[in-house]
Amino acid sequence: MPLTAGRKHGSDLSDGSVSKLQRTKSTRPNEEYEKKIVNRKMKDVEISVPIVYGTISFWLGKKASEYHSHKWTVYVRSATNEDLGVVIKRAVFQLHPSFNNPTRVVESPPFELSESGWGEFEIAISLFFHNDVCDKQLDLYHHLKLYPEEESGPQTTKKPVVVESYDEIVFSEPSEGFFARVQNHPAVNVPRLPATFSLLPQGLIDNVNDRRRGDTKDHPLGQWFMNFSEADELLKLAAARQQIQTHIVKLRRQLSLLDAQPQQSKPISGQ
Ligand code: SLL
Repeated sequence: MPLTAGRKHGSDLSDGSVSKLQRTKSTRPNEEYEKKIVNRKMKDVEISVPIVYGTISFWLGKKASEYHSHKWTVYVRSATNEDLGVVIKRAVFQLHPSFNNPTRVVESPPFELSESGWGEFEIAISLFFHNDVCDKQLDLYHHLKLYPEEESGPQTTKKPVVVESYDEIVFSEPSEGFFARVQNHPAVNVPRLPATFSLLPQGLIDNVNDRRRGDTKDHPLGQWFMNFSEADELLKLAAARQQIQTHIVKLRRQLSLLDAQPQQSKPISGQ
């Protein structure tokens, strides 16, 4: 299920913000007009951002103590490890109250936090978006897992326990400013627009490429990241379809063999 990050964002010049805007001193004569078109909402358009969030935890083995048996990292990353800083302004990780300062704020990408501890608990992750994206926060929940399942063998310090979830943040009716700003950014999926649609003039588009690189492509934990790419997903679906097809053929053959067998006369009961 895609996550929908609210519809209301940007300042709508038809509401109470008008008087406030009119009172501010304008440096350029066109400023009010420019703001209006940058904030204009695009009807029937959706922008989606594929994300992965989860934890990777290592058992400390000989170095483990009673209260620090594992070190772990919780994160929100782009499903293709691109820089999410283009959309997300801040992530807040809410830890168990047994941690010092359990509310941890991360103001720039990559949006992650590393800690050490002894127990599993639910981490609440709140995502805050840039002003032109959405003014509502998005809350995600992830259960920190430290101990491997029995079937994956005993705990080792080499192989971490990895739990990740894939989802897509969907922004309905994005502002033109947001659309134009992220249109060619690899972390974001935007629809192709009809040729008749004219986008904002270049001068009004915020340049996202100027920002610091915050992707997770060469991340130290990268080898443990799971693959959620669409191509991968399609391959899995095709393999599953193939398997079902083979099964259907086998069942059909069994059925026709049964049909070909002479009918056994059933005893008539109750008479
Ligand atoms: C449990 N309900 O009993 C859970 C709580 C809390 C884990 C787990 C704190 C580490 C620290 C820590 O790991 N708390 O003191 O820095 O399993």
